Amino acid sequence: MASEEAKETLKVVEKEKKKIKPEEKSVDPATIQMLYKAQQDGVETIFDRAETMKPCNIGIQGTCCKMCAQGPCRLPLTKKDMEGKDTRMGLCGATPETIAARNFARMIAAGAAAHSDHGRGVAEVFLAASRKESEDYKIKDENKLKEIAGDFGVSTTVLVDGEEKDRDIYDIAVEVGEKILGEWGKQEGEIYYAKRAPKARYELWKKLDVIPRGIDREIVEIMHRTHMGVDQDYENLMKQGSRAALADGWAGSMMATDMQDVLFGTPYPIHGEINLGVLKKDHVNIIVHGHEPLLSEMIVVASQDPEMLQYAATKGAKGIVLAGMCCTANEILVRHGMPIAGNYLQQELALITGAVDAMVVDVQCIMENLANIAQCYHTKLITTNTRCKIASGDTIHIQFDEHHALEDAKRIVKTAIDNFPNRKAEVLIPKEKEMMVVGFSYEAINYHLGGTFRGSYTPLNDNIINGRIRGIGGVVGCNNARTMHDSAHLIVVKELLKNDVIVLTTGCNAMACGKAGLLTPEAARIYCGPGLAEVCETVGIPPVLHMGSCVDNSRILMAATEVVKAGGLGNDISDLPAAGCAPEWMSEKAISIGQYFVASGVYTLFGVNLQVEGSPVFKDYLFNGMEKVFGGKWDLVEDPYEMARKMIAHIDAKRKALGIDKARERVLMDMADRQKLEAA
Ligand code: NFS
Ligand code: SF4
Repeated sequence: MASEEAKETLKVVEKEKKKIKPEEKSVDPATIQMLYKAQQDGVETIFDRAETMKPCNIGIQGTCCKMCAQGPCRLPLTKKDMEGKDTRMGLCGATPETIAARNFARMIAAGAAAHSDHGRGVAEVFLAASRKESEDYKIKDENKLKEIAGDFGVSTTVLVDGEEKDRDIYDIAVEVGEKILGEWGKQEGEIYYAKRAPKARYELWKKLDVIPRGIDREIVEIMHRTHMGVDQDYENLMKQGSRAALADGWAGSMMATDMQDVLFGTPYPIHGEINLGVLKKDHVNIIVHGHEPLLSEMIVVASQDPEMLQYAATKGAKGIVLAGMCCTANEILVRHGMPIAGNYLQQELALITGAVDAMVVDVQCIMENLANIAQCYHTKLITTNTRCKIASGDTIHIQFDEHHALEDAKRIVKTAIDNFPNRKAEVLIPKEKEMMVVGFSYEAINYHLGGTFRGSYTPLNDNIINGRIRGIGGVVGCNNARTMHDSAHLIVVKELLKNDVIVLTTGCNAMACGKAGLLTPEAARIYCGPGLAEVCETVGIPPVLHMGSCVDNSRILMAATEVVKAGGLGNDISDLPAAGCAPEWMSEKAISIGQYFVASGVYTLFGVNLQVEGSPVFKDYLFNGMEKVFGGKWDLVEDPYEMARKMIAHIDAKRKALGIDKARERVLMDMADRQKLEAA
């Protein structure tokens, strides 16, 4: 009996020992509070599993190959012959370089596929709307449609009796939509948007023979080349990796962004709120989670429908809160100012509030454990996309179809309302929520920094040239349960601001910044160096510009291109005093994004790990060799302070190469003089 008791005590001790310390897991108070609630409710989250399950020590180095059934071949950490030559190889003889490059290329393929297949879904809806087959979607931004029509060689006018007249907007849309949809299946030639890049970049790509032919083709070719016994040259593998990544950034993602703008409106600065505190105890709470705005746009409409609001009232609710999670959130935030409940690592925690009546998901970054947590509370987890169903738990599937989109959306909202009276656990909603100003499409930046009646990037360039703004930092990407939630994001961003580097952001980094109060014009005075603060305060913008979701990283490519075109800062993206990073990345999409930035000429730093340590030769190619090819390269820096320092050093080197390093010194001297005067 005693020994049984001892065993029980031991079990308790074991459990206690494994208990995570929430303060060590996140810098976000709302997250910390919900992790305590999870412990109290006996609910396990990703934060717990990250503690107990460690990554495989071979896989993490990128040198585990399971491309055929003779493996998995797990290469030892070292094995050298008498001359010190690396003799590690898989059964077939695959070297560490080949294995690591194949794994890396496959991550690009998966990431590019995810973004681009999202784009394809948008293209289908875009065409349905253009052909007036769907009543619920309309062409909203006609100007943007006319602009992109030019890229596809589609005329916006027609000749009527020898006279040039404006063409019907829906006729233009059909022709543009067909051209766009054709980009996936194209076998020959070049993707249309390659020519959007600065001329020098386009010509470099042409010389290197990396301009994507069609999106699907480049992704399929990676899968072919990485099959057992095909491409065994890491540089050649990465050439294809670059093609597929460019097909993502400059086609799949970029077209997704553009079509979404045409259908739902191009984002312009708008207010929003973020963090779990946006949920309301006495309201029906619906969270839309995932990536595509197609359905969530309709849920926005359905949740504001008077009929739905009345129905909610009959169930005793004071109203309906619709909040977003992950990039779906960014999409409806930048266009409608809808609130965001949180970023990637907060998805389970939203359910732990006990206040979420339905979580509606589409695709990507959706944790399967949501199904288990939903069962612990009362939440209905609803999948909506044929590509993403969840077998676990009581997940229900309500198929979303663009031909009766609003009807589907209403059904979903109704399901949530019906579930409102079923709340069972104690409801605890953190009070944290922050205000933010978001929606800086590259068109909006043009307008805001341009200032005059006709916007341009010239004033931004002038401020970079005169040194008030030291350079541009793109800080993007995920959360990763292997690192402290939001911590690296915020350190990097704050270090950049302090050093007068303006920050462009998307994805989960944007949300981390929002929660920390960095997306407000007032943040300029608090966090920025004097030069950047002056510019932001004059124009009235936040020092961190929220540009949207992860497919909207294409907006950063366009902003960089506009900066090049405005003149005075070299003639290619690789000349700009700019750098990009993803301090807490985890998704394969991030690798595709990283590679298209590198291939576009950007110095790109990732945190956490890159799974290439097992192949020093391949790693050196990514971190050094690629710069000779593309003028951009990869880097891995775990320490966020060091990451910011390296970005700034790169920016300064580019300033020097442009001959504008002296200007900055003058500005800083002026600034010091002024401060002295003010102090006197
Ligand atoms: Ni981007 Fe957005 Fe977040 Fe990462 Fe996932 S939500 S598409 S992949 S985790 S930033
Ligand atoms: Fe091993 Fe070669 Fe098969 Fe990979 S492809 S699992 S290295 S035998």
